[in-house]
Amino acid sequence: MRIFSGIQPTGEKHFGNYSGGFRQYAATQEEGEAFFCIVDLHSITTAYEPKELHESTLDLAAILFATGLDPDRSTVFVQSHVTAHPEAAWLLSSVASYGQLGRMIQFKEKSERQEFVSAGLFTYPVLMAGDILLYQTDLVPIGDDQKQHLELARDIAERFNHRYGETFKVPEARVPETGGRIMDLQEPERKMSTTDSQAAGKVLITDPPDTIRKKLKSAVTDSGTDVRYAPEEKPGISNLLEIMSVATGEAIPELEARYDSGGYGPFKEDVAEAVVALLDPIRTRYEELRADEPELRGLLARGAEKARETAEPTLEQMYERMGFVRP
Ligand code: LTN
Repeated sequence: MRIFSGIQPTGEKHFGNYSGGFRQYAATQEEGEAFFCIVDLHSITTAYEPKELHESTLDLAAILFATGLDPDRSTVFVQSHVTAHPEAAWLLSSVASYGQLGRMIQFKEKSERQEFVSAGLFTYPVLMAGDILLYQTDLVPIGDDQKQHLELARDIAERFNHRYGETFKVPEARVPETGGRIMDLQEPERKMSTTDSQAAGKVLITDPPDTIRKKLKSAVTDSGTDVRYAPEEKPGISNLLEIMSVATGEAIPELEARYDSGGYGPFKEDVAEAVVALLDPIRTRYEELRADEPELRGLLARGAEKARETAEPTLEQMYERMGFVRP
C-alpha cells in the first residue's frame, strides 16, 4: 500500500499538529510504503518571508525525523526538489474545473482574509492533487479541513482516467478519529492554531520543559472542580483530558476515573508532566539534527532521489496519454 501526505513548512508546529498529524505519520509508515512531502511550493501562495521559508523547510524536516519518521523506511522529501510536482500540476489544471476550484472552502476563507489574492491560492488544490496522484497513492492521512481538497483530487483522477485512459489510482482519505481537534489553551472553544492562537494558547513541539509547564499551568479551566470530559460544558478541562490522553496513550475514561475529584490543580500539573515527557525527547532529537545541516540535507537528498524515481513513470504516462511529443 502506498501512503502520501504533504505538510506545509511555514508556521511553528504545535501540539495540535503533533496530535492530528506527525503522530499519525509515524504510525502509518508501518502500514506500507510511505511518502512525506514538505510542500514548500504550497507555502508561497499567501504572503511569506523567503528567509522564513528557507529556515522552516529545514526545521520541518528535522521535526519529521524527530517525531519518528524513519529515513530507511519512509521517503521524506522537499516538494520543490522534485520537478514532477509543478509539471503534474500544470497538466492537471486542464482537467480541474474553474467552478469547482472556486467552491473550495479554504480558498473562499483565505481569499477573504488577504488584500492580495494570488492565482496560486486558487490553483493550490491542483498542485495538491498532483502531489498525491504522481505516487499512485492509496491512502492520504489528512486533517478534517483537507477533506474537500482530497475529494477534488479524486474527481481530477477520475476525469483524467476517463478522458485519457486509466492512469491514476483514486486515493482514499484517512482522517484521525482522535486527537484531531486539540483546542487553544486560552480559548478552548477554538482550535489550537499556528496563525490564530497567541503564544500562551499553543504548546510548540520545540518548547523547552519550563515553557510547557508555564503554558499548561495557565491554561483556562472551567467552573466546578470535577475532572470530567464534556466538551460543551467544560471545554477547557475536556481539552486537557484530550491532551493528556494523546501524551500518555491512556483512554479518557481511565483518566477521568483517576482525577475524578482531586481538583484541577494537581490534574493540570500531571498534564504538564505528561506533555514534557512526550515532547522532551522529540525536542532533543530535533535540536541535534537541526544543528547538523549536512546530515539533514543528505537525508532530504536521499528522499528526493527516491521520490523522483517513483513519480517519473506516472508523469511520463501523463504526457504520453495527453498527446505530447516527448524528447
Ligand atoms: N493542503 C495540505 C498540505 C498538502 C497535502 C498534499 C496533504 C499539500 N499537498 C498532499 C496531503 C496530500 C494542508 O494544508 N495541510
